[in-house]
Amino acid sequence: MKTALITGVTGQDGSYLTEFLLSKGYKVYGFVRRTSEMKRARIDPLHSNPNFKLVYGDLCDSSSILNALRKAMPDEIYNLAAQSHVKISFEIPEYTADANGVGVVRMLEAIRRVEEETGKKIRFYQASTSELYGKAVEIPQKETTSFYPRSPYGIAKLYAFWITKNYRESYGMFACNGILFNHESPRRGENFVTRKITIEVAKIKEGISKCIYLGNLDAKRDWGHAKDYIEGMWLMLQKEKPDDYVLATGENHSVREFLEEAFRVAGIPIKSNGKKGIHEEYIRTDTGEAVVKIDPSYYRPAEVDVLLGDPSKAKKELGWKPKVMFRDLVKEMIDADMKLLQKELYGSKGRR
Ligand code: NAP
Ligand code: G4F
Repeated sequence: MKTALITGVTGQDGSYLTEFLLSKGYKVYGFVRRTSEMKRARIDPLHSNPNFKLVYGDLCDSSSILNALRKAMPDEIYNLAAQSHVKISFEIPEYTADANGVGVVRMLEAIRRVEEETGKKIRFYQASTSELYGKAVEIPQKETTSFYPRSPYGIAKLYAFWITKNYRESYGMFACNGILFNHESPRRGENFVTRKITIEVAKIKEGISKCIYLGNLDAKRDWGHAKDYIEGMWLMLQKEKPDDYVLATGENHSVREFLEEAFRVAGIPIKSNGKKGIHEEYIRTDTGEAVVKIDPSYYRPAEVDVLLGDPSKAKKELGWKPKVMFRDLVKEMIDADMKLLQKELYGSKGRR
């Protein structure tokens, strides 16, 4: 039986990865921060599995990382923990650098210590990101594309990328970077744009909200499904040699397209008023009400305009391929949020 330690286990990716590894017969240690409330919605259903255990730790605290590693003695570590919101990184840049950047070298040093103490070999996955490409110097972006990060988040992840690669080259560690493009799901955090849209569209459909306030509608992202991407993480750690890989769908869409598709799936007819920037609104054509308005407080000090990934290397070397593409992703997220809301409003049987 293999053992894995997952940081960021309570997050979107961590919860899917835990389920995936448990289904493969792994023992999984989830690395969690101490919180005032014990509820961790995404992993609460997993506690009945005897192969799933929690260990306390924080990427900003070296001793807790070392203790967690000594307790779990993992064969594989998936470092998914991060302050993962790009806009928020402009508000808490120092913390973001500490957790997302320095946190990774703390983890790598702890691995070195444990390997020295025990002779055990540990494989390490680092959650790198397409935000490294930022103001992209070429389209599509692949493993050889130069980086140009545009936020404290991207810059902290740049340090994490290079320190992971450096420890691989300096100490022969089995350390991989997965350069993952945006991936979403019904478990996506509620303040990322896709989930914000699907939650709000569901509320408008049920008549309990009138309008969504958004920022830049013209940014383009390469959006895939989190379930596909966590499988790619695992495949990277099963290879004979460690390397860095892009995971992406190879297709991109604007926030505007996501929004229009979400309303379409929900059966609400909308049309833009055709104005530009903060004056643009989307109007419900059946009622004449404004259902989308622009709130400039959601604009970022520096934006990443276009991301589009080329996953050819992962396809060729890992046999990895995304299964869920844009339209199915939007539909799954809308259906899930409609169901969730109806359960909240009308009880476990849903809408009567
Ligand atoms: P997420 O849902 O925001 O989850 C982040 C996780 O990190 C949570 O479990 C959080 O714990 C934990 N965490 C934050 N700071 C921590 C700290 N100091 N010590 C320990 N744990 C800490 O993120 P996600 O979407 O699953 O993404 C997973 C990873 O992939 C992140 O590193 C993200 O930056 C990266 N990434 C994501 C995408 C994407 O599109 N989703 C794309 C590329 C890369 P709490 O529950 O306690 O807050
Ligand atoms: O959903 P977002 O906040 O995701 P973003 O910034 O692309 O970052 C996500 O993907 C990265 C991979 O490329 C990860 F590394 C990172 O951890 C995170 O998971 O924003 C997407 C786009 C941006 O251009 C933003 O300006 O949507 C635009 N947007 C427009 N209105 C909005 C909003 N974003 C948010 N969060 N909220 C809005 O109201």
